[in-house]
Amino acid sequence: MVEKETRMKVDRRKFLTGVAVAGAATAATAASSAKAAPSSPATSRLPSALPPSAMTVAAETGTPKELTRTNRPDGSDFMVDVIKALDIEYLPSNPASSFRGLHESLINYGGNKKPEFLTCTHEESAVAMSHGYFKVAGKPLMTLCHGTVGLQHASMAIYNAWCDRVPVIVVGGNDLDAAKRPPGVPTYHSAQDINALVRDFTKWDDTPVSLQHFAQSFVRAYKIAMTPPYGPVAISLDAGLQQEPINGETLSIPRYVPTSPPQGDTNAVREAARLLANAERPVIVVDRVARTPNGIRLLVELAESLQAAVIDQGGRMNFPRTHHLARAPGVIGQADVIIGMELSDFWNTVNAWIDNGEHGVGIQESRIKDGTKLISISSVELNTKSNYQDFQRFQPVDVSMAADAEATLPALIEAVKAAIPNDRKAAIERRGEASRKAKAEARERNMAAAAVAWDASPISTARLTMEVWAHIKDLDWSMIGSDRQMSSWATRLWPMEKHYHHLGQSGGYGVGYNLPAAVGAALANRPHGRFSVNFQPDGDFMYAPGVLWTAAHHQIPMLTVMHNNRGYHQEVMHVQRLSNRRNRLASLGKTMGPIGTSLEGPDIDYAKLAASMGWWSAGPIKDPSELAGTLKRAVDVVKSGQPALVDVWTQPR
Ligand SMILES: Cc1ncc(C[n+]2csc(CCOP(=O)(O)OP(=O)(O)O)c2C)c(N)n1
Ligand SMILES: [Mg+2]
Repeated sequence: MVEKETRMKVDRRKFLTGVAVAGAATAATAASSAKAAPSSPATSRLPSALPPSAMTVAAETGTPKELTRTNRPDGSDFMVDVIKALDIEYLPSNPASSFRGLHESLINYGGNKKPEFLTCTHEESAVAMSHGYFKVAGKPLMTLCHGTVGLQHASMAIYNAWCDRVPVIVVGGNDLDAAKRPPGVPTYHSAQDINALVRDFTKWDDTPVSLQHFAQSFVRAYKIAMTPPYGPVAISLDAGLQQEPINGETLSIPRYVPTSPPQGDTNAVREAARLLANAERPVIVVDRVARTPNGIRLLVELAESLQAAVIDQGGRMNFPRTHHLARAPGVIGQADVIIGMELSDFWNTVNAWIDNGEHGVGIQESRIKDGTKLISISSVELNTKSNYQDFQRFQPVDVSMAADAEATLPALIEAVKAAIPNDRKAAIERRGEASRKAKAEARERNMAAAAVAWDASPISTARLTMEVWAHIKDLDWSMIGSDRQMSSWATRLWPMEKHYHHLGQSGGYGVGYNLPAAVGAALANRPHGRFSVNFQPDGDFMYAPGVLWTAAHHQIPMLTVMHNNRGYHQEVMHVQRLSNRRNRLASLGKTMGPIGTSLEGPDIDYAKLAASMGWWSAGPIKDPSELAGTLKRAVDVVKSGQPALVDVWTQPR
């Protein structure tokens, strides 16, 4: 042992000496030494990269000059005071020089608390973590990013937050003053207007030019982000301002008073109530209604007072899935009055678009009867921009309220109760009974469908969902990822009732959301001791898997169960559909799906990948009988406070 250690030391010394010599040679005469080298086959190769310029060498190897030291506060200390005033818990971020002033203040002046810096390996992950966190906690996070390149990375996640009406405070460092900014990299990373990158899908942005301006902008940005419809905001943060000394000026932090959300106009509420109360078959369709747990309670009250079917499109956990009025979208065809609340797509709710029509474009059909009255309550009408098409197709409606649905519900419930004619009460009760029966039948059909191919390998998505359920059903659980790509089995079969039982989707369907958003949601569940479970599609995982490291580093407990269908199955289906239409073979590759859609050969080893970043992991599991034992071990790891991943080979959907 001793002998081995001595030898290692010697070898290492020799090795280091060699490197030092080689390094010096490279720095001094890289070009000429290449020429002078003996012409053995290995060394006669020409260098594949240009020798570094003197400036690059100096930048890479030089020691920066000591800065003059001061004991007076810099501007970024005041910025920390402003941020702290808003009680922001975490700051997921990837570090960068353009916000080094604020970064240093957050640690040394702010004590790295409220907000606590979470080290992220990608800006997209930082924003998506904030997105997922908000959906559980109801409180926004802020992120700092390198103004140009960092914001470019963050932009898709900001778009998702915009489409999903989720507040995220994005602060981008930028060196504004061209006469003062350092040359080279910091200048490449500066722009006149970094916010232009994301202006089309943020609610508001600003570029403060003084510290007092920063205080106003930050509080205003927070307030705008938190006024329904919520949304992301951006602040460009000048590097000079962060390092500017505070010279005895009087600075103040504006008080934050939350804005009350807008309610529907009284007459419109009354008209909507009259239509609903007199309807034969009223249907309530909801997408992002329950901003708070109280939203769920209010929606139950409205639905029960009418015994009206509720179709939950699932942008939020709006309505208990176990309730006898929670129904599948098919009931819309029988409706005579439909109220759509915070729908992202009213047109597609009442119309169908069927792919592969006769001329290569979709066929359009109405899903509803002629004369069905439509009512809309949507806060998004107060906040649209033109370029990105998140507002979907135009749908004319009979009563249209530009208002927040949750805030309007109390008035609507009262108006509905007052408007129900006495002679309709018995009919309303009967409606409820019919719904109870239909709901029970639908449950039986779901159970029968789930049993199909129960023993299949790769494993059926329904079996996987229920194998996981067996281990979490007695815990306070939270499904932090989406189950959509798994035929929504959890939504169909698990008793989802609480606001954190499911968290909806990405909003903009920008893939790469699920994994980082799940980490953010798990972080929000952590102080409550909730068990976080994430079904994780493989394609989504591979965009930015580095967030696994963030979860391990910051000890965020969560169970990730891979839905590893070894491909971009959504796209498999698209290419397949087009090939069918054109009477051609779809599968031309060496893999299971059409070229460009498979993630096979080599098969990605998610368990190893997760282990390399500090996760407990197991798999790939292909035989369903092996699931129970492995899942039990993984659940125990998560209960002990660590993240765990189980890789499972699954059927495509
Ligand atoms: C950023 C981005 N790139 C590409 C797409 C197109 N797209 C939609 S679904 C999908 C497949 C995702 O694969 P995976 O997450 O494994 O889900 P699967 O369809 O296999 O269940 C892709 C690539 C997208 N929506 N977003
Ligand atoms: Mg996949």
